[in-house]
Amino acid sequence: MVERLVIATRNAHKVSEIREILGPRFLVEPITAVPDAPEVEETGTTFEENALLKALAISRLCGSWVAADDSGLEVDALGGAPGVYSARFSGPGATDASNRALLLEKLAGVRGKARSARFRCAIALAKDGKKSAAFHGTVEGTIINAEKGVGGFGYDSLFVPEGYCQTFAELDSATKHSLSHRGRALAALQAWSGWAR
Ligand code: ITT
Repeated sequence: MVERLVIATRNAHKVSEIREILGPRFLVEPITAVPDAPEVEETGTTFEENALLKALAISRLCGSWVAADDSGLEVDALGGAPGVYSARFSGPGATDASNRALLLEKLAGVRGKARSARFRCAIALAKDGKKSAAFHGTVEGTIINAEKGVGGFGYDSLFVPEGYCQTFAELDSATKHSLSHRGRALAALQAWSGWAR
């Protein structure tokens, strides 16, 4: 049976990646499938708290399973920033491009191993306003000095995963998914639920 899964996000890139990773076993639907879905304020201090806020709020409005992804980049030289503020890093009106520009600015003069970073992802799963589970994924890597590649989104063109010499924006999407924070969190979800293909 195909499982319907609404993704509580306004980020279309996340929906596409989740659809690609989960494959045909799931009918992955965007938040526009839920009429009058509210903007959910991310008041949590962790990725899991924010993912849960989004999943619970949307699951109260529809009968199907809802998954929410809260994710971001932690840069060691910045004490773990931007972290849960990754999408809002460069302030009101932030875009992926303005966030990347600010990251490069803040890391100017930081060299070599000191540019270590990781992406983290928390996926919360809820139904009828109740939490079912939460899953986590992490990928370690390095922030390079200038953007490379055109694929992906967000900070992908600045992030080289450990063991590779290309950025997430240069690697093909199947390779990104096999390594990524989101791919790992969703693998845990599939294993937990017995929904794996
Ligand atoms: P929703 O809250 O509506 O889901 P959002 O884009 O605001 O959408 P987050 O608050 O979780 O989502 O912020 C995640 C940010 O972290 C996102 O905007 C990207 O900049 C970055 N990010 C997360 N996953 C990424 C990935 O796979 N590749 C590159 N950047 C990523």
